[in-house]
Amino acid sequence: MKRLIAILLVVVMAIGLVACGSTPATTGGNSGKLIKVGFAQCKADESDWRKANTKSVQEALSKENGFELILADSNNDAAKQVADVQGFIDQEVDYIIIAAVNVDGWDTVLGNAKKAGIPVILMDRTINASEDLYVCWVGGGFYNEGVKATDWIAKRFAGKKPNIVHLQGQLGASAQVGRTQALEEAISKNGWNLLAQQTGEWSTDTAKEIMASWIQQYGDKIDCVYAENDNMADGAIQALEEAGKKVGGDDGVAIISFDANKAYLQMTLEGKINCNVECNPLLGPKVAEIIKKIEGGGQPAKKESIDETAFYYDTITQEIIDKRPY
Ligand code: GYE
Repeated sequence: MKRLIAILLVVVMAIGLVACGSTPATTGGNSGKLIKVGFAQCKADESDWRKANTKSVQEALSKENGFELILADSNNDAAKQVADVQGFIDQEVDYIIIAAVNVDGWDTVLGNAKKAGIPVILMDRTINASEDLYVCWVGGGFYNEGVKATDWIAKRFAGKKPNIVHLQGQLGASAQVGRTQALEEAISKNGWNLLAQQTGEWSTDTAKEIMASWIQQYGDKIDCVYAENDNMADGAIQALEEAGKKVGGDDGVAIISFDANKAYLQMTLEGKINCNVECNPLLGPKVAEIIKKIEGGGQPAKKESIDETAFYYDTITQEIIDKRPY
């Protein structure tokens, strides 16, 4: 009898050991441990769009949702952002999210992440690096956004060759690259005149200063402002109005903008912005979904661009604006 009890005890202990060993190796699984995520943001307060984007990620990757989020703000310094990512690798996070300041300079640090077995998710901005260095990208289609805008310019100035001034985003950011490419292709195809082109660094104040100097130089020759985000469009409008120029509407200086933040859709309704192309910053839930999919053993799509539309001064309504989430 004693011998039987001893055998039973050994069997029970062996089963217990096997059960303990079966807790998932991956983080955030049944162990209940928070999923540790390093978020390399380009510049958290860079623009209204960026503030909404940062907030969206912080809300979606909350402790309540099973995450420990570590935010690193590079202040739009590309070299610092690469160092931020290396810092996450050294901290042995479970995942890394990057909204890249610049498309270039990623091969080495992403190679280190790969060696460390840390999945990298690109959010918003794309980069020039081998696709095997990151799990996936999710964001807006910047080139197609630019095409929506240039299609509107072609309609507004049908049969004419408008004089265009171009306020670019921070040079090297994929949003700037895509939107600029669309405009430059349309200028060359349609024979439009590019009077001036300069980066306004996504900033209202910088764009206002640049626009004021262009007004001095070109005066009433300016037919259209192509501003690669809402903040710069606002700066250009301020400069034009302070110079006594008519802005937007049916016969003012035509204003193109991107991002479609709510405050600037209000300016579109007022007729100050003629065409405002949406670029959705609320990417946090999609990133959280991707991480949970990977945690569950799934494989997300390599590229996932979000549906986007455009708003126009002569068709937008207050009802449309009131329903907008950002
Ligand atoms: O247009 C701008 C932001 O990458 C789409 O960056 C984003 C751009 C956006 O600062 O406002």
